[in-house]
Amino acid sequence: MSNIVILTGAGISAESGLETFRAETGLWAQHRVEDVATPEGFARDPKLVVDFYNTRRAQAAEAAPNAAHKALARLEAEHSGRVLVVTQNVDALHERGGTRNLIHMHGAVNSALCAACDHRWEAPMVMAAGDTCPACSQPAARPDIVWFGEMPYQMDEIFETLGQADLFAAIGTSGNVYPAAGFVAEARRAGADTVEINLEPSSVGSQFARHITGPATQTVPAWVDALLAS
Ligand code: BJW
Repeated sequence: MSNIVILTGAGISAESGLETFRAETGLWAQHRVEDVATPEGFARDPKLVVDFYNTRRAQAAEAAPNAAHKALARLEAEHSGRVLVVTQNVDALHERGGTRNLIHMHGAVNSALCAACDHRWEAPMVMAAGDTCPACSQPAARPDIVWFGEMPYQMDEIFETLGQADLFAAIGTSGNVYPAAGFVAEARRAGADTVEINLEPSSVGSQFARHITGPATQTVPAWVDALLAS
């Protein structure tokens, strides 16, 4: 098992107190996805979208990495091969938990992006619609988040690493959003073993060779212990 690729979703941060999207009372039950997570929604009402991410940024800053985030950092530190964590989450709990080799494929809530020149900078805790870019001075600041219809980040690197994976694990993601939901198929094509760690089978659960069921703070540390001992 030298090359390990791990995809994480909102479920890994749930026990840190951050809401998931598709739970009955989750973020998409409280907000219309078309309004807050599309470029069209941002063009229509930038203040609504900026306020949504201001709230999420404050919640993420209050949250602490949990035992699952820390276990993945331990795996990276102690495994003799390569470990890449690809997260769909925009919180910084993986890096705050110690993970170094990490891709934020859907962006980061603590980052701002200039829609005019692509410059990135650390987002202030409270962004305002129409904030100016420190590089080009255009009033074109936006949250550095990948919305529906936009291309997720570092896809070439992700697919290249999936193509060399010996083990692919998906933790706490519902398998509803592509391209991330297609990673299991890509890993299988590369001959990788596959494991899904979740409270329940995801929408692409039938594609995984193995399932570990239960809350991430319990299942992930136990899975990492077993992997490091094997
Ligand atoms: C626990 C737990 C605990 C709870 N322990 N587990 C038709 C077919 C195929 C694709 C498309 C299509 N029509 C449109 C598309 C493309 C579209 C898409 O996928 N749409 C679907 C709705 C069908 N995708 C896109 O537009 C993407 N871009 C794109 O495709 O570009 C073109 C391209 C082409 C080719 C190659 C590459 C690219 C962009 C997607 C952007 C997603 N953005 C969001 C919002 C922004 C980020 C933010 O605000 O935070 O990202 S949507 C939202 O969903 C967010 C998440 O990252 C993402 C995934 O959600 P996640 O993490 O899975 O959360 P939940 O809530 O769904 O699930 C939580 C899971 O945890 C559950 O399973 C629980 O059981 C579990 N859980 N507690 C363990 N304690």
